[in-house]
Amino acid sequence: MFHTTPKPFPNDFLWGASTSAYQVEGASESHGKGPSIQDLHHPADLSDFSVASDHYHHVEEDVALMKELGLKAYRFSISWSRIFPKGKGEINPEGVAFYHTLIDRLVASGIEPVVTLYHFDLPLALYENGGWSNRETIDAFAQYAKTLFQEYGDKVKYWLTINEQNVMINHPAAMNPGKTPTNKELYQQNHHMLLAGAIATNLCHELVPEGKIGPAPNIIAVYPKTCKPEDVVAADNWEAIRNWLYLDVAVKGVYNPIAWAYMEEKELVPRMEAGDMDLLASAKPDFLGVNYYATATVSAAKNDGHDRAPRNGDQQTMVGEEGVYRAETNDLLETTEFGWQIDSVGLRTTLRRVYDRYHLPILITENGIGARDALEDDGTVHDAYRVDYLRRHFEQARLAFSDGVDLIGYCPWAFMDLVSTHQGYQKRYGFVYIDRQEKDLKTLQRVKKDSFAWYQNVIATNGSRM
Ligand code: BGP
Repeated sequence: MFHTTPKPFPNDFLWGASTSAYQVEGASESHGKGPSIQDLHHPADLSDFSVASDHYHHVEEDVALMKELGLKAYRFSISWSRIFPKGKGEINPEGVAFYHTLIDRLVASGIEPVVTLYHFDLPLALYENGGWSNRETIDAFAQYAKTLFQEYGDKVKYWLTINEQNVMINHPAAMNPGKTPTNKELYQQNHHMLLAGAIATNLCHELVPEGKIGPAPNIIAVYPKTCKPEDVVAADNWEAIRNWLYLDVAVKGVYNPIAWAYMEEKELVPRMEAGDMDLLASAKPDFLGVNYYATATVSAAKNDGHDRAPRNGDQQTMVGEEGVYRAETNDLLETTEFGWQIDSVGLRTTLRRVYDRYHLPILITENGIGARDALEDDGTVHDAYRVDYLRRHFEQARLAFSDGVDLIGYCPWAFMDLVSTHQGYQKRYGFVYIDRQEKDLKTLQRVKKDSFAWYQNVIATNGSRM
């Protein structure tokens, strides 16, 4: 389909921006907050999360900037251990009050809050008690979710259950400090998280009359390296294992057959209790959050001991798996300075595939470019590459919308600079620059980048001028 004139974005399109609690808030060991697994993340040469972007102490200023930007929505996560310092049991009233302040300011500024319940920061107390391997964590999550719905349900309509569950399973290092879970254990954790997501979905529908809730996995179209039929099958397999496994359970309440066959072959099928599948089938999300950074390209496994590349992978850099698929580079795409491929057209393909499978409204919950932005002596930050990246992706989102995808909003990553999972403050994503370096906290001043003015205009014209 060739849209000579793509459809305009709908008038109620949620132009937004995203962050997550541990990556922006700071105040990680104060104001009653308990530690999370992310607070163990202290590589010697990188920023830790104790101050981050100090959003905890800049809420007023940060929301004023969101308003100035013209945001229609702000996607953020609540820190589980700020509400329940030990993951369950006693509540921290100061933490509860903090999110009331944030949400009230957003609502007063005409910004729709989009709340992620859980974004990588499992309370340490639960982790030490087995984390997601222990079914008790499901109950703790249910208690936590229920508390949030009761507390904020009259102000927050859009909820996301779990951020990038598929990344937590496929790239477990950052989520399992001091432990090396086997794949078998990871797929057991996965089953428990799927149950937790289903319980939260049902609770939201019970407790929040206007509530809309969905998962937020990292979803990307997987390309075959060539049109060799074996490469096409490998791409299909990896797409099922990496993407559809999570969404099929969340939406349809069933395990994806291809992913299930893989789990059987690798002896990864989780232990289930009576009623688990009924529970999964009972939960019906209202929309899907999609985090998209770039597509992946794969070829058929050769099963010769070299399918797994000798490099470290991250959420966007596949490494391959012996006998399953071989990770390839797509030579037709550019890469960012941090080695992630840039594929704006792949966003259109991804959105079409997701919508075609599930027929649910889609909110893009993350997409953006990490770069070494520099604050100039005159106090400006010139990030033309971010404008270029986002413009190209917005255009493809608009084409996907014109293709018939029910796209309800777009929340680029990130509203402000924040701690990157692997590269601290060297890799920045925000429309707003935070004046700090890895170790030197400097002024923590907020500085609008060039992309801020550009996005302001995009929102003001509802995407008709980009
Ligand atoms: C996603 C995570 C975010 C964020 C983003 C950018 O996978 O949901 O929390 O970190 O990726 O990744 P990075 O910080 O590694 O560049």
